[in-house]
Amino acid sequence: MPDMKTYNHIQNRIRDKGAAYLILLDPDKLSLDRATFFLKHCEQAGVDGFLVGGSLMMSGNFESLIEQVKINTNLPAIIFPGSIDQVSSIADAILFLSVVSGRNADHLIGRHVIASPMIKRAGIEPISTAYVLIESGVTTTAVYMSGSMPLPRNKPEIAAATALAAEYLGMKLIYLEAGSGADQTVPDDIIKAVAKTCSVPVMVGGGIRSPMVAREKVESGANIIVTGNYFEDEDNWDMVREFSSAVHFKNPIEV
Ligand code: 1GP
Repeated sequence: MPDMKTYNHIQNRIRDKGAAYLILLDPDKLSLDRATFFLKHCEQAGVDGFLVGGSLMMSGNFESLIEQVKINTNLPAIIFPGSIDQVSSIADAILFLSVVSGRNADHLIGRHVIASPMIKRAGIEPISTAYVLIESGVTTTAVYMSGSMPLPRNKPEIAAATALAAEYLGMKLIYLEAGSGADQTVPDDIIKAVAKTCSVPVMVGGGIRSPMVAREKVESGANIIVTGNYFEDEDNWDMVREFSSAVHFKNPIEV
């Protein structure tokens, strides 16, 4: 097994700052000529790492964006793959996602069989992740693309049992996902139930558009917060520091 450098980095940030904050970069949404400024700005604001990925990849900027993260920051570039061709040796790690909320065998293990040799060849760190899709209003891209049903949002006990089963299967991270641009975020009751039941870190994302909501998710037990959509609008970039401080409740960044 490759070393767990990136996973350990995230674990250390959680220990030191109370929780970790990751920003999702969609190569179709962030232009390369603005990336340098944004990435440096994020690092200065205390962001702990970047997820890079998207569901369609219309632009072909996937590897170039990972490269920008490596050139402009000391933070890890973690692939959040929307499909199996999103593997790159330039990245530090890849979320090795299994959609455990669904019963679509292809997304539980099928794609993984094809992707594993590619990941090994690339020499990057796979982070075994239980991807738990939670119902969040309208159908999200993640639900549609996975061809599976999300978990009902009013059933924390199902979410907790699902996450525990994933942990017992050896997965290192639970990702509670409302979906990019979700109407409703992952309910606090679901986060609380999963955090109480599991001992691996719990990551929460989808529809988080304010520092207050990010903090609320951390207070419910989230160890890692992910935002994506909100910073696709350049007018919001001056809010990165506020999000970061809200997530890092143990060691807030000086503003
Ligand atoms: C999506 O959880 C991430 O996979 C981030 O969601 O884009 O809604 O912030 P948003």
